[in-house]
Amino acid sequence: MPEAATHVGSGKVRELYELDDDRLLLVASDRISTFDVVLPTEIPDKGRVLTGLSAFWFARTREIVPNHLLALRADGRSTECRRLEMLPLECVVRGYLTGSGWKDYQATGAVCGHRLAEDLRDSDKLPEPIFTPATKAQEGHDENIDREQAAELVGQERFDEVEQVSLELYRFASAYAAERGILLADTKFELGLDEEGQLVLGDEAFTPDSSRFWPADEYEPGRPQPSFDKQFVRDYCETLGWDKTPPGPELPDDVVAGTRARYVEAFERLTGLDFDAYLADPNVVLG
Ligand code: PZK
Repeated sequence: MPEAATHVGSGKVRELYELDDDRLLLVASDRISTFDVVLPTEIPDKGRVLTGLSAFWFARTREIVPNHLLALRADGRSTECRRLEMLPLECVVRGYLTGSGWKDYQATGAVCGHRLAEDLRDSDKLPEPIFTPATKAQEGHDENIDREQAAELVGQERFDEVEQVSLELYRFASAYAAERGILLADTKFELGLDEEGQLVLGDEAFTPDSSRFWPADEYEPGRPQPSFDKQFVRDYCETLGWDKTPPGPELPDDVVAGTRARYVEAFERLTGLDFDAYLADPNVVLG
């Protein structure tokens, strides 16, 4: 960073700094996690791919909801953003039945209070996307909650607004991605309020770390789907007999190269841009 900035938070693979009273700097590293463990080997440019994708979507969804993006830095991995008062809610939308949604459905026949047909399989497409909020866990996993619990956290009116905005964002991006051969199985947003109490999209949007990306040409419900970006890493880890507790294994060069290529491919398919053009000038994604 050129100027002094105070570190205010760490995610598994990102760092957050304070620039001044109104602005934060979100920096995406090249770290990768699998089975919830951050690995010791980085994927070159992963942070740039995620930052570029997020900015691409922010630029294209501002008519649905304003967002926190103020500027992309020349390094391609740092976003200057408006400081918001974040809602105490993970805003999840699911178009397909997988992950914790599939687990909850198998146990109860419902996901976050949405009762579903009785005969659904792993990874089935849902008849309509559903809003499935979760609490923000300080550590460990977020916990799925129903709409009544979510409405208690943010108020009924705000809940209704957040649900409508989240569904609209998901419908827009999933239709766009599907035309480009990528299924967005589900996605997670973090929304906040600006100084006027207006709803604003924060964090990252429609990146492979905040959404499940599936290759459309390999989609086959009834089984878990391969991940567009992380499948090489998962498959390699499964060959090791690693127990999925820290520390994670180092990745060999061919797994690193194959995984980097998949991230770059996702970027290029979704944005229609050359990744090299992004590296030369990140602002190309704002189009
Ligand atoms: C905010 N996080 C998550 C934690 C990270 C990211 N615009 C904003 N205003 C206020 N707070 C946040 C944001 C955003 N985005 C995001 N926590 C607070 C987080 C740790 C590291 F990179």
